[in-house]
Amino acid sequence: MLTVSMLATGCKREEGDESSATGGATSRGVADGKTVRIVYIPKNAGNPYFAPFIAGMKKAADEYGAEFADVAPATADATSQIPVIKDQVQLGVDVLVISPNSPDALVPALDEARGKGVLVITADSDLTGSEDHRDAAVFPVDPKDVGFSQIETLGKLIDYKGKFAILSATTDAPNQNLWIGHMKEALKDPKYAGMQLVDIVYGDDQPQKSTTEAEALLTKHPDLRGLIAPTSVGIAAAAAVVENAKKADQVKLVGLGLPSELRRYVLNGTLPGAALWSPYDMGYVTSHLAVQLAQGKVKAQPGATFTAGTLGEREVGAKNVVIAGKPLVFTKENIDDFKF
Ligand code: RAM
Repeated sequence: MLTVSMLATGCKREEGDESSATGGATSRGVADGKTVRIVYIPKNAGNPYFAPFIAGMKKAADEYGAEFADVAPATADATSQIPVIKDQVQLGVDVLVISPNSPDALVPALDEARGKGVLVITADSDLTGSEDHRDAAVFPVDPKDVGFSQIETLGKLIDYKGKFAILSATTDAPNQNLWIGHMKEALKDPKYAGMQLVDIVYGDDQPQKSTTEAEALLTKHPDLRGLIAPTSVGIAAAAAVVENAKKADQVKLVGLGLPSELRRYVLNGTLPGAALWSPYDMGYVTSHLAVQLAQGKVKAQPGATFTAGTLGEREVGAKNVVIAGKPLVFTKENIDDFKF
């Protein structure tokens, strides 16, 4: 993992930054008293999931007087974020927060950024297996809980029997792949022996492709009993497909989605329910971590703790992962309580 000394030697604010004379540079991203500049790079533009996340990031950045900007690539392809990273490094950002579209394709660009003193925090998705190439990560909730609860939720709905498929985001999406890995792990429990995962398809977090893939699944597997869509774009598309096909009784759809996009389907019974977390809170925790890391007030190492404003204390865990919050489950009864 990145060490403090590496950051100190790479700290661009120490080189020729006139303000470093006033307070002395910290061993982290910025000199004392300097405004922290944060940029966030979501997976892709046009995905409403990232709006509350960005709002939470901005709120916490404002609490410190930090500068905040967000720049998204057009698509969630594995390499689409590379030019955005390079541009932002050139513009002189202090902290780069990114929801990576690949666990490894961005590593050279992120290494280069860190070599120039930029702190790199992944949020929402991570550099799974290449964690040494970022400083810390913020996960919305425990990824194991996501995988295991999706299988259990579907299992209960189909009496733990029958074929099911997964409609995911992109083939490389680190967060979906991590959750799917935990789903496969969960399926090893004899309790789920009657459930067969027959297909995994990818809608690329694009509404149209997600729709086409969901339709194709229903055609290809006429006896499908369940569909798990661990992506907010995918589940919204799949809900419309199941509704149009009038298959809500046969195909139980579960997954992760925004209450604002799913309300209608939950209320009309197409969707038994859905889960997520608060993207706003995850963004809020992320900017608190970003600023405090940049100012050297918290160290990127397991066991470190920091205060995430009004949300209270959070801990840096193994592999420098911070868990921002807890899962939320939306049902007919409570979905109107959620405004995102
Ligand atoms: C989509 C994205 C995002 C994921 C949510 C659940 O919006 O893939 O990364 O966290 O779904």
